[in-house]
Amino acid sequence: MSLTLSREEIVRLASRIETAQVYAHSIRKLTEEYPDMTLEDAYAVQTELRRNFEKAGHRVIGWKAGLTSKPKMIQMGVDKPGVGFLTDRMARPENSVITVSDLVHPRAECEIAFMLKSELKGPNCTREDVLAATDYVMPAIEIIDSRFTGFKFDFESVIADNSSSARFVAGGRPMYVEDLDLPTIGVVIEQNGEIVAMGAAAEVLGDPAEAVAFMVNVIHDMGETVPAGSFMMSGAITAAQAVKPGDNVVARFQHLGSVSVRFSD
Ligand code: OOG
Ligand code: MG
Repeated sequence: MSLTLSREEIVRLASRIETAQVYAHSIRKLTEEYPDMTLEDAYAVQTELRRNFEKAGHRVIGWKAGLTSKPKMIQMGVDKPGVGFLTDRMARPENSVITVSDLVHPRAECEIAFMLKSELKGPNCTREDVLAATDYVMPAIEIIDSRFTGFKFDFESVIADNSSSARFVAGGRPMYVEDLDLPTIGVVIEQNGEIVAMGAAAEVLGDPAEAVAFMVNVIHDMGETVPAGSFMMSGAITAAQAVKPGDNVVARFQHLGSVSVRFSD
């Protein structure tokens, strides 16, 4: 695998995605114009997008793994996990009201997030390295939003679109990993008071710490390390739920408490 896009094309695609994100309009999958686009091209576009946001003053505060569970892969029709970056502008407080008028077609996901107390770097980062570098874990709701028409994409397009990152809310009860058996943590998701999905964290690559190790190794391939203090989301345990104004989503996690958000216009 290698780069097939020119520097000029990477810059142009990153700005196309940035515009779609900022103005919340949908665009065609990038592979319609570039059918031979590789994963390396996709991460190069994502990196360019990250640089653009950093130049505009956004701060990268962590990373997310996406498509790390079977329910997500089946829902989106892809067969491997990917990575995206998280910035301070995407964070929202627990119990806050999230506006959807500045998003295209938002969906909510429930994830376990890791707060790092020491740096992690690839290659060959392992689950054990992740557990040793973790200060605590906490539950989170991620609000994803594909910038592609109909929320339909292929792997290269979604990676370029920063793995659909849009907003995230961390909350609940922070816990030390030593006090938990991560794979067996259960979650029940309610939307407007009704249970809409449930699952166990083992859906995420067998153990969400594996998803963090995977992320660190991909981030290494992008030429970066993950500093202490980074917030790392391991990926949705269940399929994502479409949300609309007026909705209320609560994720109740075993041991880790619950996180809730509301949505408005
Ligand atoms: C890609 C992002 C998936 C997750 O947790 O699996 C993701 C998408 O489904 O749009 O964030
Ligand atoms: Mg996610």
